[in-house]
Amino acid sequence: MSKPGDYDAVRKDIVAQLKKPDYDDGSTGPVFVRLAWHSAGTYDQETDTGGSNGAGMRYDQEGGDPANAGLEHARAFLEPVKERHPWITYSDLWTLAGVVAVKELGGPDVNWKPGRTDFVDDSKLPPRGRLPDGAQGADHIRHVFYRMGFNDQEIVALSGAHNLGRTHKDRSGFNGPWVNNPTRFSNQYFKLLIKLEWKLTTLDNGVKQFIYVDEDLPEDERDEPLMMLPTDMALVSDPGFEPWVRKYADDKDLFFDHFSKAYAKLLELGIRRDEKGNITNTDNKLGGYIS
Ligand code: ZEM
Repeated sequence: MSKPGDYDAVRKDIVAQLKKPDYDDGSTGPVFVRLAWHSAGTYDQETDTGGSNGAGMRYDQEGGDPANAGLEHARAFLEPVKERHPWITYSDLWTLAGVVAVKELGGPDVNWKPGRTDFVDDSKLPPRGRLPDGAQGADHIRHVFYRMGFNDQEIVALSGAHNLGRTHKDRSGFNGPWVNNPTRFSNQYFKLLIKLEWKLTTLDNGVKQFIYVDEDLPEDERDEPLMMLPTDMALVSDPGFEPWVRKYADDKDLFFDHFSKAYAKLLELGIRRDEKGNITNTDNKLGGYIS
């Protein structure tokens, strides 16, 4: 066991859990980035409910939300890290895993602060259905992200996380990766959104998504088709979102900078700190470790 507060030791052990040749595209990084996002993305500014504090996904009310299907894999991959550093809270571990994964997969540094508690306050439990539905459009995206306190620019920056990982038929019903190299963080997602000709298709399970097949190549040389969710396509058809898609496609550094800030903000939703960084939420009964 490491010394309580030794977050560098935890970071190292998260890194050691990233490479998994038999899992998806060989990395648990993308599903860690998604776990961190879903742990925080339930936040509602108006009622001050939801958010990463409490790690509510451990329990069925939140963990069993169909939107969280598949994230049990991410939590299981992090269990050996929790065992080696039992002093870290799950809420800190899951958010830190997202930050470590972004960096290790070639993305920016994201500012991360510890101190979240695993105390679950029943009055702060988010109802199911707060996370976005990929089958919908721009109005829905705004409804969900404005509720958390994000603006259009931040929504587009955060959506750039779809440079990583893939959709799974047995989790969301969608199928396939967004980019050809889904374990490398870059601005390729924005470039492809603009550049490729996306075709609407209906999968055999009835789910509608957009795909790109490189028809210039003979069939046996083609990669797996790339995909976009209806919500991804809304970013290029909506006049408030589209200029940001173009900016991020043209300027990787700008995207990295804006992603880093927005992801850090996401992971802090609902958390209040004093000037030393210590959490001051009155429901923080278990406290945290600030080194
Ligand atoms: Zn995602 N996302 N997401 N996302 N997401 C999936 C996968 C991943 C939406 C969505 O419906 C889906 C953000 C925003 C939004 C990641 C990160 C972030 C999947 C596929 C769906 C359906 C799940 C599956 O089948 O496994 C919608 C509608 C969003 C907003 C409009 C934000 C914000 C993210 C982080 C900052 C990541 C990394 C994945 C890939 C996970 C994996 O297992 O590979």
